[in-house]
Amino acid sequence: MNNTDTSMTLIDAIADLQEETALALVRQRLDAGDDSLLIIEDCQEGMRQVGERYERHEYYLAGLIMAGEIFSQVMELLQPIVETQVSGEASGRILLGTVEGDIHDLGKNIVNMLLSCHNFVVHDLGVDVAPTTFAKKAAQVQPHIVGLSGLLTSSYDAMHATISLLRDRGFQRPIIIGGGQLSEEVSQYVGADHWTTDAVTGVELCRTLVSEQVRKGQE
Ligand code: B12
Repeated sequence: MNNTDTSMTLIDAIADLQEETALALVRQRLDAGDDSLLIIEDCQEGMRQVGERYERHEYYLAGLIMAGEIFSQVMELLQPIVETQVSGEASGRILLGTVEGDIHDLGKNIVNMLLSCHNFVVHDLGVDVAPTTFAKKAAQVQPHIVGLSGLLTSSYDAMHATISLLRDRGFQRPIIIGGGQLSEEVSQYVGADHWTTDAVTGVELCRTLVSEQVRKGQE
């Protein structure tokens, strides 16, 4: 799509899969000094609306793929800016990954970027990560927090299996789950300590949880 219509909102441009317009609007907002985290929030809302249209059969798989590509390109524009805007003193080790059977990684990658900007060392296992892979890596790097990402309903069982295995193998530190469809019920079902549907809240939570561990001398 090569037409640009910068009178649209960024949310609508993403929901309508208007790639050129979405990128032009992001550039325009960055030039105007807009906060990159607010831009990410709008993109997330646009993606949510893409998902709704998919559910209503207005879009098919190709629409989801296209939305994913637009979002990746937006992130390429935003990444260098976010890296200069966010900073902080917190530091700690986070083990991150999208659970088995799930290949959604755009949200996880944002979390990784923001955590890295806050001086966390992030061990990102990627997507479709088996419970045993999480458990082995946790034993190796002794993370302060494990973060599991998952967007599919079917991911909840994989989250449950991953958390059970980590606990069976003696991992006692906090486990956070993240993903746009999560809820308190899901969090209880899978046995997570915390849950979130947005990266900024997730990063704040990680900072608090690591500070608590450092205060207790749990390096
Ligand atoms: C883009 C997209 C895709 C792309 C993903 C590309 C990619 N590289 O990730 C592709 C095309 C691959 C895809 C495939 C599929 N998808 Co899809 N997809 C989406 C869509 C439209 C957007 C997801 C997204 O990137 N959102 C933007 C990001 C930024 O948001 P986010 O992931 O929620 O992340 C934020 C927070 O949740 C948080 N966060 C995320 N993870 C973590 C982790 C931690 C530790 C923390 C702290 C925070 C955190 O931080 C992020 C930033 O704030 C959603 C719609 C939706 N409502 O989510 C459907 C959606 C998730 N997909 C869906 C479906 C059905 C599928 C497919 C099964 C379709 C098919 N028939 O094949 C496949 C499944 C493939 C698989 N095995 O995983 C459904 C799931 C329904 C369900 N209940 O299970 C959804 C909800 C669409 C819908 N409404 O029906 N999809």
